[in-house]
Amino acid sequence: MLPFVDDLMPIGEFSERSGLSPKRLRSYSAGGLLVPAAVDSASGYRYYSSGQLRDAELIDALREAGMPLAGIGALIRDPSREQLDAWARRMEMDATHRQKALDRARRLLSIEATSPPVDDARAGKEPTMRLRTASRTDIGRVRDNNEDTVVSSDHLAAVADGMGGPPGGELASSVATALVAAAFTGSSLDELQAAVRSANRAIWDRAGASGELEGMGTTICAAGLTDDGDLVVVNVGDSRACLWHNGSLTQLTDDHSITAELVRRGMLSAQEALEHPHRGILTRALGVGPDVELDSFAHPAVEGDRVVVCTDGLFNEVPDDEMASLLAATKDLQATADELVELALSRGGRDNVSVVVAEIST
Ligand SMILES: [Mn+2]
Repeated sequence: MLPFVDDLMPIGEFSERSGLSPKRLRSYSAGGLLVPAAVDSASGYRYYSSGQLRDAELIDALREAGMPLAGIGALIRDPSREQLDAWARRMEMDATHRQKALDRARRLLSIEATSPPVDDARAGKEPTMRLRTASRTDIGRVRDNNEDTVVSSDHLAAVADGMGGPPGGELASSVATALVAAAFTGSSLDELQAAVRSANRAIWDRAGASGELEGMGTTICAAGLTDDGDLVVVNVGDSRACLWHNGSLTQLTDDHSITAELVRRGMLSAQEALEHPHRGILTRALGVGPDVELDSFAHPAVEGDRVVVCTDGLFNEVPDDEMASLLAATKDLQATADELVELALSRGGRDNVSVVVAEIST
């Protein structure tokens, strides 16, 4: 692709706009990672194009994540989720390895840590409740890619339903679940809200930095369990959290869609909403603006209660009463998640289908 002449900028200006020093840019150029778009044959001056700003930012992010330059080159030529996942596992292993080495050094020196390591932060407290979770996500029967992501741990159950087409939809959705999972440690509703807000900001910034990703966004529905024993929920968009308590299923969150709003105002029946031409239009999503309005609440967690967090690909195919019968009939969490998804697929699977089933337990 030939850059337009008025799109070119000298290294100093590119350095300023990308936030990378000329020295670092030269090293990327020497390594073949980010080669200037043009060179003045008379003066030898190097010029970069504005389209290279995203690459510069990407290279820098991967470098800060500790990836060697050779690995970055391979990833830029052929970006894949597998490579990023592999690197994430490697980072985790490295961190564990370093932590163990440091612990060994501490024992040899007989110098204890001033503050307990993060993993032991809860050790001093009374044993609290936790979530037992199972999840399943499926591309469905019609779509070409899965823009849903799920995340679950002993204190978080969340789904995100990306939009904007490839590659933005998948990226927005996976950034949202990954950032919320990383930022929410189970301390409070405030923490979960902050996690979702920062995910919104990250997606918004990312979408604006690249033409290819413009228009990407995602829903997020996250249910967390705090150390104080509260069930905390934050929702943006039309994914859903439902509570299974004493044998009945209640929808905890409001969908942020045009049709859901019309149903709430009594202008449309739930059945009509399923076939409405505007059923896919959201009134809120992450990544659409620099700030986002959240729905959030907390209430005391009850042992034995279950929370079902799912994307619209599930509840548009499987009515609430069938979901409730399945929950009543099935004790095993993974079997519940699998059967819910299978049911949605058997009804047509017209969208990606994702669910996390979480049980509050001690
Ligand atoms: Mn969907």
